[in-house]
Amino acid sequence: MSRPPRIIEPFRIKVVEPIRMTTPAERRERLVEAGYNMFELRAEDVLIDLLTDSGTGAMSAEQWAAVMRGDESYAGSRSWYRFERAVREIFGFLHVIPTHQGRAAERILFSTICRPGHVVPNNTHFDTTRANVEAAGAEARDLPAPEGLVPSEPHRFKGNMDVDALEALIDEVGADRIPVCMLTVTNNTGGGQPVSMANIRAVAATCSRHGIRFYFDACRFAENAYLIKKREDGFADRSVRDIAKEMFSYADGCTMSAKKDGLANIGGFLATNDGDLAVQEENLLILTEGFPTYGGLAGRDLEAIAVGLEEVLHEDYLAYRIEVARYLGTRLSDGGVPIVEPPGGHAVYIDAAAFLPHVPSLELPGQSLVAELYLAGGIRAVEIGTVMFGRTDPVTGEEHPSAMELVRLALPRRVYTKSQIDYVIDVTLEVWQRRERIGGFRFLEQAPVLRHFTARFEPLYALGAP
Ligand code: PM9
Repeated sequence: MSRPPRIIEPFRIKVVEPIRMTTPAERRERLVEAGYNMFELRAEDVLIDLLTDSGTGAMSAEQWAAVMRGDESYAGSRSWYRFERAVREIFGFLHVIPTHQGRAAERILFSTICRPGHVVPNNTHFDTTRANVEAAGAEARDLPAPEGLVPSEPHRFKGNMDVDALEALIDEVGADRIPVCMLTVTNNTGGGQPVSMANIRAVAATCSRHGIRFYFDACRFAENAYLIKKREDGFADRSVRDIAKEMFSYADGCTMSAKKDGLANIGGFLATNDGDLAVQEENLLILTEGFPTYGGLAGRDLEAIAVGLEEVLHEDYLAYRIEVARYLGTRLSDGGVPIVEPPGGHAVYIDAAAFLPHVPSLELPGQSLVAELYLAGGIRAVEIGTVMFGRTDPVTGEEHPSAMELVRLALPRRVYTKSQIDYVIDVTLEVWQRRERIGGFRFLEQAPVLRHFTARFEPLYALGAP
């Protein structure tokens, strides 16, 4: 892979937040207290927090100014109309339903349209999306394109859906049992990989032919649109805004977590062109989230999102954002670390199965790697493998591994400098050097749903450098 160009952060830093180095002995103690679960650590014990890019970004001066203009009226606030205008202008959907974050939009959508016996296809469901489909009694079916499942194989659009598999699913279960087909952009579980416009058009055409609703899970829509501009023939001269608008023009609606490409710390929305569906969704919203002109958010949050949706489409910002992921990914792979190639939008994904080939999936290689990264350098990453997506058979108790064993180094937006990224590279390469002495983990406790958030683990080897 070619050397990336020099990174220049397209912002100046006006406010700083101290972070604290801990000793390896302190970190070992913190790991034991947390049951080796990264979600159970205190953030103050983390030096570089790459757990997630969700809600962890830095807001701009314009966003903070907008926060001060927040109109906190219960109904019909000025901030709501500003938010609705910003969403409609980019996404183009007729009805916009604000929610406190992405999973609330998912819950409202799936509990309105899904029933037992239904099947929801997605290029790859994220964990909350899958859990909300299943909570509504439906089956969540992942249909990634085959190249998306081979981490080492570079491909421009590894986030694509397998359109033949979608056709086969429609034949198998019938269109009337598919209440919605979704494309997650970028494909987070599959490595932060983009979906091409060609694939979007093909999925939309298939859905339309069979009368199936087509939705986006739009969390990282701007990163996806930028990667279309850079990687797909015919898009180099089009603006990212224009590409994003074309993406949404093919869909009937979307769910969105504004904690990602909304550049906000909280918020989300659900959007649709179907007026009758919007009424049902709003009724549910009123029951659990709030009145339809705020949906569980403060007026100031709506303002921050409205500004964030504009700023996220600035191409200087997106060039910097994608370049940081490419820099981190390239430096790691140059050092021998197996990653999902090429690096995607919001994160670099290490292939833990190839990093630790001697650790079987059911001994949770990704869990070993996240624990080692924290112990070695106070870096918090997240396992996206058997811990997050494996399954325990409720009848036999048998464990089923996930399709891939990934560890995600997620990049909060506008937060860390290049020298902090260099530190992450150094620590990861140090762990890579002693990979042969790293063993596996086992579960001590786990919840029946979304177990990765609260599970406790135990190492099957002596953790850390000798
Ligand atoms: N994604 C992430 O870290 C945050 C939760 S898990 C640590 O990647 C997609 C594609 C997501 C996503 C959240 C949600 C849910 C839906 N779809 O977190 O509820 O990546 O706002 O969004 C996380 P909320």
